[in-house]
Amino acid sequence: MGSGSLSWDLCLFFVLINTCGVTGNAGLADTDECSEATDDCHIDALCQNTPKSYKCICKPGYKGDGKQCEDMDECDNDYTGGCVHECINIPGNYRCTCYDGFMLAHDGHNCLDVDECLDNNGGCQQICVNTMGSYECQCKEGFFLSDNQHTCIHRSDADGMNCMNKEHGCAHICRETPKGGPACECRPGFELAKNQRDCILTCNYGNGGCQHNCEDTDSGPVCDCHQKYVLHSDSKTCIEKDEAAIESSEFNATSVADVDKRVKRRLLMETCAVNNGGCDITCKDTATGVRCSCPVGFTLQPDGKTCKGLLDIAKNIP
Ligand SMILES: [Ca+2]
Ligand SMILES: [Ca+2]
Repeated sequence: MGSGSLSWDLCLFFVLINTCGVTGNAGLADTDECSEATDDCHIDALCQNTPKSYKCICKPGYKGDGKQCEDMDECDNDYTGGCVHECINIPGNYRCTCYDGFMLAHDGHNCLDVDECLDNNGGCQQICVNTMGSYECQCKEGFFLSDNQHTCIHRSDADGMNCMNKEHGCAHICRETPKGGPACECRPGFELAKNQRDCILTCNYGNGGCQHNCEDTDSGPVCDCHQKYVLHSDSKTCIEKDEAAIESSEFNATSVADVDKRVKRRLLMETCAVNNGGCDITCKDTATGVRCSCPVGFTLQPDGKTCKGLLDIAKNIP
């Protein structure tokens, strides 16, 4: 009986230890708060389980400590998210848009002119001329452009009538006044000049012919470029700064031989369409010829064409 009681006591002892051990283990064992959804991470945060606890990290595009996350307004700075025209802030991200007459470039930030003349001749009856941010219709000799700015009227059909006669001198629109005699008007986005005939372009039409920023001045629109870009010598187009550096270094080249080489390179008309422009990996056509680049982990060699990977370099080290 005595031995029986002892074994029972022992048994109880071990049971207690075991139970104790089990509860102890359960306390140390990790619970995944993230999968159990017992975490207090913000709705715009990612929950990351850790051995004893968990971490809250705001999702990309959000800022905060993870318990509180708020959308970052990527547009709210001088850089405007890198968008050259308009930047639209959206939850967790942002989006660039372009003014009418432009389209978003592949980089999602720059804006490029749409060539309206490629589509149905821009709706022009005779001649379509593409311009930065817009286009205009023109007429052949012996015709003049009608007020709708697209069709052409034969001069002889218009003889003798005030506004129908091109001699009225209005650059855009001619209206008969109640007093008789023509009065000139301009299309939206243009202002009538002091001579009451010519029309002066403003930034409200085709972005004033500017690729990026346009500012109205007394003498007409003045163009400017977004950060990372500089204004081309045409005073309208914006080119990326590194391209511009190449261009100005060409301009500053004093050595005749150097200039010769550059002229030859241009005459050879290197283009990415032919043999990938001689580039090892990535080729980009620029105003000054082709530009090669390499993916992350590779470096462009001094020849400007070859890419060398970090592994290749490592292999060459004895
Ligand atoms: Ca945002
Ligand atoms: Ca255009």
